[in-house]
Amino acid sequence: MTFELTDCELGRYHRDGFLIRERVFGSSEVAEFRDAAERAVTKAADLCQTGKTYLLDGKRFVDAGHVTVQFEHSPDSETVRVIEPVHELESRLDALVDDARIVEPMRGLVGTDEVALWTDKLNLKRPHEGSAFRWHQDSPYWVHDCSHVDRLPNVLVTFDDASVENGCLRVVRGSHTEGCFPGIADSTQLGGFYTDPECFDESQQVAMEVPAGSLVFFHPHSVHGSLPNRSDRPRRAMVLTYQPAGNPMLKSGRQRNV
Ligand SMILES: O=C(O)CCC(=O)C(=O)O
Repeated sequence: MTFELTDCELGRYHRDGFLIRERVFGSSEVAEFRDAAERAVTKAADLCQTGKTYLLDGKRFVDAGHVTVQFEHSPDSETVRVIEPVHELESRLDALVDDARIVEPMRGLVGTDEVALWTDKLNLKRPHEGSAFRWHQDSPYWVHDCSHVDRLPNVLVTFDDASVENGCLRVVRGSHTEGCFPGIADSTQLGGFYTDPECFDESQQVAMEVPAGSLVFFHPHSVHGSLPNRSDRPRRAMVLTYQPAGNPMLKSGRQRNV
């Protein structure tokens, strides 16, 4: 059995900047991912006890070694929103890095036979609490640390059914073809990382409404974001980003070849 992308899928990825494969993982595997995600949240919260806390535009971040934990934005919230990297906190999530269902398509997107992990995140949107991700590209975050930023494709693995109501990922179709766009020039600390709305056509956004266990591959230059979770269902997902083998990871500087 091969999980390689077909020519048709590759063509769609290059045209749209994203590609969906639904129900790649079965329900028992998805249950394992959810359990692993919750254990990772507990471990990350423990790590934060000794980490370095800082605020960016009033949002709380904690660096514990090379692991960064973001909290929800309401004042004093103890709700974990993002953990980066997360694979090293839980063996079940680490195993996803090597899973052929992810790696074989990634070889085609990176364009090399051997690939490595660049970074990975656990993005958690709790019911009625999970906040939005404003429109952004990932490449401007990475361009100063990486000389091959065009070759850092992402894959989002959904741990819950994702819908408009619970704040599914949205990708702007065709926004990946012109490299890094300028950020928003306001007086905030994070504004420069959010894409200037004049640079892309918001009407081209596509909501990635997919069942749990699905994969959404998207380009490092694709403009993407998501709305808050207004539902009573969680929206948990892991985003893994790959690169050619032999290169160090973004945050730890270590190599994690597949
Ligand atoms: O999880 C989401 O809805 C957005 C994720 C995202 O934008 C990112 O991880 O860069």
